[in-house]
Amino acid sequence: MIHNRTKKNGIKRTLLGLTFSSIVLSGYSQTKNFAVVNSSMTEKQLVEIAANIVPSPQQLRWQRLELTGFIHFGINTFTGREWGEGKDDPKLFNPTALDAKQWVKACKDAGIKQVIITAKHHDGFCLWPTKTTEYSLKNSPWKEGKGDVVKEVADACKELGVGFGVYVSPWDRNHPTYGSDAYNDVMVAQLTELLTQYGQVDEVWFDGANGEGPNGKKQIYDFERWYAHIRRLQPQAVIAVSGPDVRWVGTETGQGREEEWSVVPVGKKNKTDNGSQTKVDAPPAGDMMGNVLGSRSQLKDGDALKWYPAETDVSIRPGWFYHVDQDKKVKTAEKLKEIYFHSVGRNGVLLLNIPPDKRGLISDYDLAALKGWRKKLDEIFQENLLKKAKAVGSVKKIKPLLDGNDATHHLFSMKANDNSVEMDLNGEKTFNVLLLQENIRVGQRVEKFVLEYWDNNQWKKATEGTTIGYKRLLEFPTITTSKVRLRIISARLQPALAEMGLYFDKNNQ
Ligand code: FUL
Repeated sequence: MIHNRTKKNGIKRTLLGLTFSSIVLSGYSQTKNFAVVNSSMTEKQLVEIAANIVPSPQQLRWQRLELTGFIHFGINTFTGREWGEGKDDPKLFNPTALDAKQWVKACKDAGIKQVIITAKHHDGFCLWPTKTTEYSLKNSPWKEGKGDVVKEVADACKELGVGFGVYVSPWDRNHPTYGSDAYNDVMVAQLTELLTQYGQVDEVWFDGANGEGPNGKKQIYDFERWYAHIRRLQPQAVIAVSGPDVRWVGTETGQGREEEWSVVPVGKKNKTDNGSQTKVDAPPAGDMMGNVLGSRSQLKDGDALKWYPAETDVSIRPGWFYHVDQDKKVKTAEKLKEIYFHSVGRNGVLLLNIPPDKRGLISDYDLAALKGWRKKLDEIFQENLLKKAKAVGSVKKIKPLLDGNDATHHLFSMKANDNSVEMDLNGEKTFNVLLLQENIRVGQRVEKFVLEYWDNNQWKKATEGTTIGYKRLLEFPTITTSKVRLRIISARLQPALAEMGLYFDKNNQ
């Protein structure tokens, strides 16, 4: 279905004699986030294609959010389970003081820019009064069955200027049609309700779990039909995880990969029926769990290369749902800071789950951790110590790196001396955190870099890394110096460096 649409609306572009197919989504311009490749291409050709793949407008907006929030809330909150079986009585759902604005405000105060609510988890219990099942809050005592949690979250997000997303579990352990074609229609009907009754939806999150339904049968999910439906109803939304726009980072620990490429090979299994082309909007296929995805040698591992960035999901508590006995196990501000450095700081978007309790409120334990976390990040990043730095060599080069704008950059030619940038710090400065950003509108290109500092009349290594991507953060032992140099050791084509910062974390000396 999508394939036909691609053909009809697609704009063909040629690079190195190869074809890029692009989809035009209503209201959005053509994108170049996907390219078909084949095994006879040389590494040089593949690297050049990969270096020119860029995010779609939806993916770019999503990446720039950096912090997103997950709200796991539902019948499990009241039973103490993580995975309900779809048999719990809807009457158990009865929050005493539910306040969705408190949830969204807690997220916003912590710096979170988009909130995703579990509209339906694996148990099948719907947090909105759907027409597709009786297993919803309309049969609960809460607000005498007249309540709508999805609406309350959507309204709070709108009021507070926070993005809004829905988690809709494909695995449904309650719906009687699960395991038959009719269930794919139920999913379409549920998506229609969620995507037409609550205003703008910015993210649709599908989990990959596919277990048995109430009659012991498994379901063949018609993902492509659902994707096409979402594209029609909410074209600005990203479809995440079991979706074509955003990839699961591969763990639920909050730790992203040190080397994280947003352009990865996809497709091996995604040939169309006649085998002629790999589809842009196919469910993820290929290895999405390996230690590194998308390195030079891996670019040939699929039928296509795609901008498919990583989302790092983790819960602030051991469980995804609230359990009173986990109140003392809420992650500390320090742990959340580490997670931030290892998710956002490793070219990912953090999706932090903060589950409300039985009252329908985020508990004081979680609120305190969020507050402490925000404070730590604000302290670390309050002042870029390069602010007053002077360029050694071309001034033009450092200006875009220090303007706080991730859309302006210096394009390193990688020839002669143009693979490094040297700065005089205007006196001695003390720091232990490096921030780098590429302008991903141009593509992700840096493969290896090193930060050096001037000490005893020679350059010494402060820290080094592989990928940068949208954002890279590195911590290292505290250094005091008056001169630094960043060298890009290896890159795909010409890397576009957008931002550079040095910071001092006083708690990490
Ligand atoms: C998982 C689910 O099984 C968990 O319950 C949770 O919703 C998590 C975000 O995704 O796969």
